[in-house]
Amino acid sequence: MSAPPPHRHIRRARETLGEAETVVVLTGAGVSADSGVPTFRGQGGLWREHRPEDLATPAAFARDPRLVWEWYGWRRELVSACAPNAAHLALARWQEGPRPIHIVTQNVDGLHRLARDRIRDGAGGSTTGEILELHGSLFRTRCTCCAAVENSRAPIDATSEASLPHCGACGALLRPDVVWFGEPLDAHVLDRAFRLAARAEVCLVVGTSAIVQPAAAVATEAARAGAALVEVNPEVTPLSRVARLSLRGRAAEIVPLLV
Ligand code: BJW
Ligand code: ZN
Repeated sequence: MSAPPPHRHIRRARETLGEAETVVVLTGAGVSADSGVPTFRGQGGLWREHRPEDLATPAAFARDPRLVWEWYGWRRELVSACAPNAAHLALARWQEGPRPIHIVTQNVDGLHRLARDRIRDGAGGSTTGEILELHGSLFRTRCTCCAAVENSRAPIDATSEASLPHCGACGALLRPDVVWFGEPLDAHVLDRAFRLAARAEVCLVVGTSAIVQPAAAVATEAARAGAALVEVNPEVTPLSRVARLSLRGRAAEIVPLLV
């Protein structure tokens, strides 16, 4: 584990973020690591035990939907027991302020939305900031035939193919409404993310290895359009060399100091 970033780096990052009129925050699995949600790559990451091509591709689902649903059922249960951490909550509080702060997340755990709901908790919502989920949601299903989409938190029974969730409208097999490798992202969501990135004065990047495209390009697009990148990650990433500031540390420790 790296040493905490010096106080002057935190101060500079606060100043950079404080001066910006519009901010885009790009988050990845690392922002939820402190909530107990496993990341994909690196130590303890999901891809250490499972091959992505066995579980997170359309071909894997076509080959063995029971295996894929078993894995997603396990992740739904795991994430259901997790709560937003200090980083999610700090970002949600920041979004309630007067400036538009937009969150573009690769995560499918729903913890940014949950944090926003917790912060509001009956106080009404006034934010102009959006939350865009680029890779879908663990808690949504999509029909493999008629494309019906539903929110669902029900436990998954993956004992047999017949016990897997099926569509109420047409009876076909449902799948998790997430984006697997080789699949296009929702065009509207992606387009909106790139528009917000192109207008942002600062792009805060938290807890992503920044190797999965096109999500990582949201940050590079912001930088290309002139935004300052501020990165929070315990490790070096491909964005570190273009970032104005890279703060090495955990999201739940660093983010609340910045916003
Ligand atoms: C902490 C921390 C703490 C730890 N605090 N930080 C070559 C070049 C360019 C692209 C490609 C290419 N070859 C293939 C592609 C395309 C492919 C891709 O990008 N592959 C790369 C691996 C090379 N992309 C796609 O296939 C995408 N689709 C696409 O391109 O479609 C084109 C198309 C167009 C038209 C028609 C058809 C197709 C889709 C990508 C979908 C990714 N899906 C997943 C699974 C989602 C569902 C699920 O969760 O099950 O999304 S994969 C996985 O990776 C997940 C994540 O959202 C995504 C990114 O991972 P993330 O969030 O960065 O996590 P990690 O684990 O990688 O990193 C965690 C970071 O946190 C680390 O840096 C740690 O240091 C840090 N950290 N603790 C702060 N406490
Ligand atoms: Zn259907």
